[in-house]
Amino acid sequence: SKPSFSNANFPTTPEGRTYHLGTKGGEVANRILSVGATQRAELLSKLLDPPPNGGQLFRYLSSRGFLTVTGEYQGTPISIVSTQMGMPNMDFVVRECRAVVEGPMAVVRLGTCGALQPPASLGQLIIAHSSINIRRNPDAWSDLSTASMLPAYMFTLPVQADPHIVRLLAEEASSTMGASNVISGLNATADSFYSSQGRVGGNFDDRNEGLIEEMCEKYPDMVSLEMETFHLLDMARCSGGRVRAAGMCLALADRKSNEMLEYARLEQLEVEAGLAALRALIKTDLD
Ligand code: DUR
Repeated sequence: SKPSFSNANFPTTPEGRTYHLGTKGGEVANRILSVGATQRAELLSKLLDPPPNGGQLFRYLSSRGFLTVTGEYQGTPISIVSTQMGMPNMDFVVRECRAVVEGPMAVVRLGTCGALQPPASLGQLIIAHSSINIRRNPDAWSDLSTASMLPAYMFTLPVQADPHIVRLLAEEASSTMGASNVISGLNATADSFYSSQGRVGGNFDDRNEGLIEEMCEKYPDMVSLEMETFHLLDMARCSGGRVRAAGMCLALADRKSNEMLEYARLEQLEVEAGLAALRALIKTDLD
């Protein structure tokens, strides 16, 4: 039967389970690896230490499809949380994990992205030293006469990732994947996989034909396009120092050639990048 929730401001069950992730105090570690796909969470959970006495890792799959797996990596507690896609889902993960964890937190996102421009290329791991948000501006489509003046897409100022975690990720990823397969740069988090990432098609009036070019011109350092990192870094910025965060992603789409990475190659890269994330997380100083 469905549990009942109280307090519409921040709904929890009587035992303290959150509304979307469904976890409660004691079930989530201070160090969190946020991954997009549930399958990736399952895959990377195999890298955690085998639980003592033949036991099982803690697992909770919420009714909304968020999977939390908690265990240890080399003796340090870690949770792997499947975050699904987009900023609202990242919002659930950061806020609901923050609500059930005591003390300082470190969150690393390992996702996938499009490679925007050189030096980014297919199959690389791209670490975001900072991120901007690109969103479609619906007012530009308004019938009001002033709307034609408005830009169809809006770019925010950058937000920085935690420099300590970024450095650890770069070191660890260079060792698991080879330094030539790891770059860092400015990320862009979009509010759509399609319109605000410059994908064109005939079904909607997206006015985004020049968007990729505009991004490259305005931000020569912009390398990756995805849908979550900016919000993670923005939440960390607003956490009063209680959440430190960084994001990185595997480039599986090339936005110049429109080539895509073969799926078979992705799994190996996910393991190498996941290992780097776990190693960086346990080395992250939380005090
Ligand atoms: N993603 C993108 N754009 C790409 C490749 C991957 O947004 O070109 C990421 C972010 C999102 C999911 O979670 O993958 C969308 O397929």
